[in-house]
Amino acid sequence: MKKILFCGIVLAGVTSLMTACRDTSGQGKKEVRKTETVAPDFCADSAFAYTAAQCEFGPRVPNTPAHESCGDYIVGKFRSFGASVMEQRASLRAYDGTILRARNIIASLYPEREQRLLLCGHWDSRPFADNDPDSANWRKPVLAANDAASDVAVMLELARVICGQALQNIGVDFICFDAEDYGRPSWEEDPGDNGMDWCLGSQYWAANPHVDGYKARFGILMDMVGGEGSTFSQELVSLQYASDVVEKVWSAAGRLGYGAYFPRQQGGFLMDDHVAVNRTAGIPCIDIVPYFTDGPSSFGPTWHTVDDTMEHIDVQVLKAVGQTVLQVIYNEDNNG
Ligand code: AHN
Ligand code: ZN
Repeated sequence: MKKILFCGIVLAGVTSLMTACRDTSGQGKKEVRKTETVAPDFCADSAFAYTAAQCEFGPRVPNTPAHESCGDYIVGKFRSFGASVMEQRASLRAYDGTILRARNIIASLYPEREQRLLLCGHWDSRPFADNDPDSANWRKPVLAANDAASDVAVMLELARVICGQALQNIGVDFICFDAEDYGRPSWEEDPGDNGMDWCLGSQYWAANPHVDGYKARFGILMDMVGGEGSTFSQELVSLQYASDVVEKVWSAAGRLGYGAYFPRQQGGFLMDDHVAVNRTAGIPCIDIVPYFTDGPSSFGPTWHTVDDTMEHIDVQVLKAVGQTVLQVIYNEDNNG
């Protein structure tokens, strides 16, 4: 089921969103109007195409040729948008002792600016579809259209748009973490290591940032941001470490008309790439991650199954997330 959106041309800086706050104290009708510069258009069809392009390599499981080629594709795309790209290559030990030749890809816009935002997601595919309803599929790799080609695709589209409409004040770093999804398969017993076998690339980066003493105002992690039927509740680690960032994102979504995708409800507590960014790197970072209240997984019906394919990517979900995050970026830029 493909859904196509047409991308309009938006004259950014000319249009503005109005937020009207009525004085309900009974003291007359004082109206306070705040204007918000509208961000340029996030082209969700473009993000959809970047998602498909990654899937065309096949599953991007570390130590495979598809992983290496797709990494080159991501680096090339960011460079084509004028980003300075550096790679962090590391040998990381997986839960079973496998040494993963991992590659964190870091793309920076305006690298010289001190005030920065961090956008992140993972780019690797899970080697096992261990949540598939059919156990015959458990040892097959996940194509990972949603988990995580969609995350990288939204970051690429954000970079493409920003390169066409300059930011005035802040710099942006996009980090594509590797080796997020090589965690212990669910058919094995959990040794009780608090999920430390997941998110290896972000743990490595947080302990070895690409720039000494790296800081950003805040971070936004996107994890599975294109799945049909997704809504994004407020994840609990995010609320614990960065509730003000949660507020910025959810209120921007509401003002843009995407409130239905961003309900003001609490989600689960998640061991994801934002944990190391918060705890180790000390950068307040939220996670935009789906929260399904029914079905086989809170991450949605295709999570870690062989059905995590382009068929279940919804361009409207990519739009809601991408446009919201873009608005937050331009709001920060206007805040000096
Ligand atoms: C755990 O399942 C421990 N964390 C979820 C992180 C994840 C996996 N995100 C996508 N795939
Ligand atoms: Zn996953």
